[in-house]
Amino acid sequence: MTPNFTHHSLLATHHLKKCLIANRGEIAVRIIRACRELGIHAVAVYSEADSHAYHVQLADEAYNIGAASPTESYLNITKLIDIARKSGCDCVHPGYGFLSESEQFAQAVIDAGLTWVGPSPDSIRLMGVKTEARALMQQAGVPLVPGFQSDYAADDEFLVAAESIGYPVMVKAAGGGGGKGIRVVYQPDTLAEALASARHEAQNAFGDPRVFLEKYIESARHVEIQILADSHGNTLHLFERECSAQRRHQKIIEESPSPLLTDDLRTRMGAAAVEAARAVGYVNAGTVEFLVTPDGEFYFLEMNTRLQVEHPVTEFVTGLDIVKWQFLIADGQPLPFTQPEVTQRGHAIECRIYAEDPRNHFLPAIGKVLTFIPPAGPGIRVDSGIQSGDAITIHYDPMIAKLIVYGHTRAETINRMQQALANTVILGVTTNISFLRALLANPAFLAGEVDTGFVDANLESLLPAEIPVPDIALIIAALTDSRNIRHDNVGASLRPPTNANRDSHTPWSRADSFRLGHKKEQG
Ligand code: MV4
Repeated sequence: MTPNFTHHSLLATHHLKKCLIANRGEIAVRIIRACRELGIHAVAVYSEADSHAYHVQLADEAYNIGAASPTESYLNITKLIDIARKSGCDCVHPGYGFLSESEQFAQAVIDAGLTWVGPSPDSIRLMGVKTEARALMQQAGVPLVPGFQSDYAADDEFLVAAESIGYPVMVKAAGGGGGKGIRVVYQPDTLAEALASARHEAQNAFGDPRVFLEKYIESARHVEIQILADSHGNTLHLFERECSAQRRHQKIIEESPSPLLTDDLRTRMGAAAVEAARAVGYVNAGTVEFLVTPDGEFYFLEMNTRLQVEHPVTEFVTGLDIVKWQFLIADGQPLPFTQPEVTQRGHAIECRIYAEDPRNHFLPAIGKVLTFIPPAGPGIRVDSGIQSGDAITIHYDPMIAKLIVYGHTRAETINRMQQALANTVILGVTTNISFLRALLANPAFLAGEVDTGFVDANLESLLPAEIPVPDIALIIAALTDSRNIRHDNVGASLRPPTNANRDSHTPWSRADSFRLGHKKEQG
């Protein structure tokens, strides 16, 4: 059956006409692009550090929101609401990070008479407390990791529970996800200390010291399902994303389909994710995270009540624009396609390109991006918030761009991603590109066998010998019109060419002539 949701009519919102984008960087650019296509006026906010940022240039209107520090700007609810009102916005899109999962911000937007482009404050609250989320999932019949939770239990009750669960167990913070407040406990005599330190970290991170226990799933895979639900009771899934390639809970590479899932497992996980969303009364885009064991058992982890960084992977394999559907759903429109009409075709992989130094504990590589030339070609998408000359600062996440690549098969997509990474020119800051290429070339990754512990356990072998680009090359590159850089194999132009293939216009020849010229003067 050929899906009949190929619209000939241009999709547009009927009520939403002007949107405040409460974010910055690549996701603000991404939301502006969706606004353009829907005929929604895009209003950007920017901090002092972002006055020349790309999202400010692209927006229809832009307002200074304050100092660089996020608490003075992108996290300031009062200022955001004030600008939304004064600029005549009728809706707010939070993006991801910052206030995207703030029940208070969502409620403040709604109380101000504006439309929140995201799930309800109730859904955000319900899914924000992991123990409440687990209780709701249990009622909905969604598979849970065997565990124990109680807001009043003393340590000895946790000890008894851990015995019945069976070690190793994982202590987790009720008040929030990610990696904060997590401890793995392998034997009873270390449980009490783990509970105390997890409670302490949870209180600091989430203002909530409550913790709970789960059976620790060894060699787990992190597979999440994209949900799209309208306000008319239609709740669909848009298939899975494999996100096991992580370093300290920071996702590095995401892909769809997951090389681990069989069609049967994919169908069951999709159905479970839809049940989870229905149990919450979820509306808009969201993601249900699961842990999958090597033998194909899956368990609910948590639900993210926001658009995710890695949404473009799903957009490539389904052909759907998730951000546009967020606006159309918030506009009150029903989804015009049913579950059978949502298809997963081909393969997509996303790499997050960071200004960070893998050889220096992945510390951010702060500085000016002298030259940024993204790759291009069939099946290549670059979502970036910066342009050549922009600075990577300590104020915000040092992500330079997301490189998302599409291919017919996983092998073709990996190869295409390797070529695209090799043809990404970033001069001026250290990046993680070599690390990404090493991970993509690793036999475990090629075999689709990377689990959540793989990167942390194999870091040394993933750090290739870095070929430092001499400063003189950076200076020449910065002075040289980048159009002289041969695009067909730009990697070569970053290595000193041999005399045989010297091209008089490349930065290297300038560098050499500078150096040689200098020598000649010295005689
Ligand atoms: C787990 C787990 C194994 N067993 N829970 C929790 C936070 C979320 N972002 C990942 N979490 C995990 N929860 C049980 N019962 C494995 C993960 C996990 C993970 C844990 C430690 C280090 C990196 C990780 C990456 C993905 C998933």
